[in-house]
Amino acid sequence: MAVQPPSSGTKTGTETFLRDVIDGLSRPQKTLPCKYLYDEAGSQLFEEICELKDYYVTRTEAGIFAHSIKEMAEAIGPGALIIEPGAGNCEKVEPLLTQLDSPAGYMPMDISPEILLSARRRIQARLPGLKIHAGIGDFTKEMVWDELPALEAHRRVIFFPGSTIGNFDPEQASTLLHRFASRLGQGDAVLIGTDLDKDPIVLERAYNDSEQVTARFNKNLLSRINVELDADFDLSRFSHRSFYHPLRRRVEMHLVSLAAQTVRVSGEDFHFREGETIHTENSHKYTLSGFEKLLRKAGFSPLRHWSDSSDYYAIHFAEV
Ligand code: AVI
Repeated sequence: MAVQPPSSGTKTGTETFLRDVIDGLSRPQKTLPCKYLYDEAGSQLFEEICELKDYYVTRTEAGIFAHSIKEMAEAIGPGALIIEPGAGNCEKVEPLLTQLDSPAGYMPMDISPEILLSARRRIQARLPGLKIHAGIGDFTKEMVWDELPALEAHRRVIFFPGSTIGNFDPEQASTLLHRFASRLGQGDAVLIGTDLDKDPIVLERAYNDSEQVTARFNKNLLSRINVELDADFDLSRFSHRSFYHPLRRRVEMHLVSLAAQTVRVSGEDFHFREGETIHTENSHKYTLSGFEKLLRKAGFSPLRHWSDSSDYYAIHFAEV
């Protein structure tokens, strides 16, 4: 297994985190990058979100995979190498790997070597002949992709489920798709999940769940900053707010300051007005044609998609 330096949990990881937090809190609209929502506690809370009745995203995508996995494997064809950026515990890819005709291998990428190692053990026990080559690192950085040319395959397919692309702004999503295309060759492909635009009531319920798990997920970011960056956020003086922005077709997640207050982060003071927010996440919702346009712009030809009966979610298959 190839090991590359992880991009968080190290001295440089903490320095980058501090720089991003100071930079984000210094802007007129205070903001924090959503990738920092996922420390150990945040990842655990996100898993709880995925099980919630109000959060339809994970359940709907799983239903589409369960229904159409054979068709997806057929569309991919024999001898494919599956590459999964941000693979985490690699659970979503397993049914696909078991359906594929003689896969050339699987390359999961993640910043956590521990999660990848245990996922690798699990998958290898189920599919002993499968070649697994883990890339440890941040898939939004170039480095982790550098080993790809050495991996032989009839076809390479980037598997990017979970509507992760929705957490990138359209411009960043376009850059990421371009990067995917530039790392692939003619005939290679992506299989990518997107949450579709829908009734704002359904969307707002999903991101303001009745059990308040999303609120805890959002506020955990402040706890993380307190612990890792020597800050003094008082969590009782911030509340969670998520709302759908129809023009931008996205759900925005914010933390609202409940009073005028000053917060200290690593010796630096940040002032908040009552009602001022920290913008912590965007979750973009696409139309089918809107996402296909984005794919085309990045150099892919959309070949087909699979969706659920309510058209809540789509999994797109597109070729370079
Ligand atoms: C990971 N990502 C696709 C989730 C989403 O729906 O945007 C993150 C999330 N944020 C709040 N709830 C779920």
